[in-house]
Amino acid sequence: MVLKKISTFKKTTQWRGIQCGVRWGIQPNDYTEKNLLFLKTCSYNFSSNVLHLRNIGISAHIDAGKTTLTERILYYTGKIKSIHEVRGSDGVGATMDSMELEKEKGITIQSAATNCKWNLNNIDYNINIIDTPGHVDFTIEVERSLRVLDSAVLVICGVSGVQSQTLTVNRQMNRYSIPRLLFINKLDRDGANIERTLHSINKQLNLNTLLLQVPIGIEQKLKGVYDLITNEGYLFKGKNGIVVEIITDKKQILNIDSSFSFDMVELLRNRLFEKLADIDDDFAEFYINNDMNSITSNVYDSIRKCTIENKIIPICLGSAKSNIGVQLLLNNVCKFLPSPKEVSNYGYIYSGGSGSGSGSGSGSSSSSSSSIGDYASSSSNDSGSGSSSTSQNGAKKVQLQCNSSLPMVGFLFKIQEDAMHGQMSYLRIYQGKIRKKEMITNMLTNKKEQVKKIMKMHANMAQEINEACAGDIIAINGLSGRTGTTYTTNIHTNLHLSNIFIPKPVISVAVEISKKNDVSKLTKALNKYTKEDPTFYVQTNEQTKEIIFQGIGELQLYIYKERLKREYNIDINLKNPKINFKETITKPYECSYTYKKQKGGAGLYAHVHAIFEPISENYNDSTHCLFVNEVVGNDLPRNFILSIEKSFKEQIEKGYLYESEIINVRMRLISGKIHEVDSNDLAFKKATIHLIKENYNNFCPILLEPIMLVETVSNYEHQSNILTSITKRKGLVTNIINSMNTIYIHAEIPLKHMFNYINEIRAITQGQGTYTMEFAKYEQVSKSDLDELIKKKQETEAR
Ligand SMILES: Nc1nc2c(ncn2[C@@H]2O[C@H](COP(=O)(O)OP(=O)(O)OP(=O)(O)O)[C@@H](O)[C@H]2O)c(=O)[nH]1
Ligand SMILES: [Mg+2]
Repeated sequence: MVLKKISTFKKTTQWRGIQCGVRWGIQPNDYTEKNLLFLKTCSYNFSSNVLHLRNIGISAHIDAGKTTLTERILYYTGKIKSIHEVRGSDGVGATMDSMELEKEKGITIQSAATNCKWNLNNIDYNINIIDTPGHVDFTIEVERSLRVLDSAVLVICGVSGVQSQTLTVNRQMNRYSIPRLLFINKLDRDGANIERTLHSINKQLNLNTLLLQVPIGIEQKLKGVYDLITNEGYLFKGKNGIVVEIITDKKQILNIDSSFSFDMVELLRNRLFEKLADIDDDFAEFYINNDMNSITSNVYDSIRKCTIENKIIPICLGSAKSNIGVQLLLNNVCKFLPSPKEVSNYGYIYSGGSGSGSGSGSGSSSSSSSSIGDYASSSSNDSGSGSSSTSQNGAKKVQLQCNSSLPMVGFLFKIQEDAMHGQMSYLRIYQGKIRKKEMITNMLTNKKEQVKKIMKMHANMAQEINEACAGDIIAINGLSGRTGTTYTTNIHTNLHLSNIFIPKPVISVAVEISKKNDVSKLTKALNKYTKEDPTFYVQTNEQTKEIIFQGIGELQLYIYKERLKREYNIDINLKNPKINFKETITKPYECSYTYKKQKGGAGLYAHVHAIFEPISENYNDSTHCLFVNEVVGNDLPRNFILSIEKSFKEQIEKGYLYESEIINVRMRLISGKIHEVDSNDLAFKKATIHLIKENYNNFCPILLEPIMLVETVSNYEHQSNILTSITKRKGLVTNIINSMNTIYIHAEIPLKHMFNYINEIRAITQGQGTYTMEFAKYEQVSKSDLDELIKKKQETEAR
């Protein structure tokens, strides 16, 4: 029997844990503080080598165990002294769910950043971690985190397998080409099944996975994991699984788990190497010529290379709550996931005008794109990766270099306001360095802003540091830019990084304030929330003067109601949830309009001639509108063309079918006529308004409604009642999965039929069932439904 205890194991890996104490003097009591805590300024020991830095996101379906896993990571790395569970009986709650509401509800609402160190093979790795929420209503938190992270851990529940949000998160990771590890969690739970989970991963995620481990025991008998590469078993013993025991003795493993199959291990191990050899030619050569019983670094090098190139996704196993497998996951994060230097990041240089083409919003003009020399000359000193530039959408694409001695380029991806310390702007530094008190340029306003404080975040706690280097993720106090702003120093071109994908709101509710005196307090609070959350919009209805909240889902809007109560003591009611319908046109139409008012006094004259047409045949492809100037010659002065464009953009905010925003429309301005005296901006604006209004029916407009992708989860016995409820709500069932007596029903249901569905599901399933939903697409509202909607609207307005 070979039994190596922790002392032997330490030769190669130093397992950090409670004995390491708490870094930076953070005490458990700190968690009870509401505001951000600032710890004493000290020199932050950024990794001596950026190659040993990992920026990872932890993402998954709701409740898969992301926050629990992060809590274990913080514990084993010595960042926290004791473990607290999500909704644990001690009432403290997990570190990363620091908001009072998160602790109370047991769900993550905001993404939270932290950092820790892990020692592997005598190298200290710095790991920046962002724990993201699973609920789709907070999907912007996943989106913005993945936009700036180099890699991720996708957590999958070992009982439920791939779930609806697993698919969404996987899609989001694909969008940013994020190298990732999968962690199959909850293998300690009744019903956990590794084969079934792997099957659902292979069937639904379309990833080329590489299974690295098999479990030792399962469900309540889960004791550890067996590493297919090293051919060793790992048990997690001592307080909170801090002691890692390696076993190579087959008999001992069989004593622990009598159903453990070494034949299966042999088969899976061969499969692992063969899969790797199929992808990596260098490894194939090594595999053919070597005995795989003596493993060398070639295997790890190959897995690392293929993972970073997104050719394979390694799979690790365990149970965060039962403290199994987390230390091995940490090893694999360091071993296989990329450092910031190994990931390509790009900026776009716009030749004058705005950087809005990058999705960065309106930008200001700057010098020409030829001053790219900033990058080219400096980057030639950098041995990491060469700078390349290609032309794309009129902007020059330049590769950023993860090198601290170059001009600084950073991206603001998250804003959090704190009562005590003001606005904290989270920045990912792609190249260069930021120092405290330095002036950095906001590329949207072209103004310099001072870096008042730089902080490393640990959930709601902040450690002030004096400078931060390329590759790092930090929070800065003193910046005014909004989410998606690029900041630079010593860059003399109009450079922007591509923006975050922000989903459009699909639901709106009217807000009723209990106390009229709260209005100014409410304005302040809503300013803060809308600045922090780009998917939360607040508007005032011009006719009714009602305040309207718009967002991604009912839960998101409900959370803001709750936060107003807790953080500002403002009571509001949310009433009449409304759907964000859209309008689009289906036929091209050429038309003209002459606006004339020439009786007595100063006259008005404008003639506008244009073609209106759909941008795309599929309205789901194009949710914006375009104005194209096709006027030949100089008949129409530039300022009048701008008035027509401005008026068109105002008109598309409200269509003439149902007063909904118009999407997927292009206006091609063909010509116009002016009167020497009577033509002005107002006349051209009015002509454009009438042109659209009076011809709108000729464009054959249709009303579009959001269709949601709904997943219900319940016991098998409730299946038929749930199917009836879906039919009643005019839903279309797309898939039914039966897994160990649990039924997952996927359906597409119009959002207008989804209100209060949670109450119906609870009633049908005696409180045990649940559902999640996310926006799927827009679909045309039928003629009869449209007539009914218009009738109801007219009745409401008449009241
Ligand atoms: N049995 C078991 N329960 C777990 C495990 N990991 C997490 N849980 C439990 O699952 C529930 C959800 O855990 P969280 O860590 O909050 O999950 P999450 O993915 O962060 O949830 P959201 O952020 O709200 O999407 C909690 O009750 C945890 O105690 C595990 O490995 N085994
Ligand atoms: Mg969580």
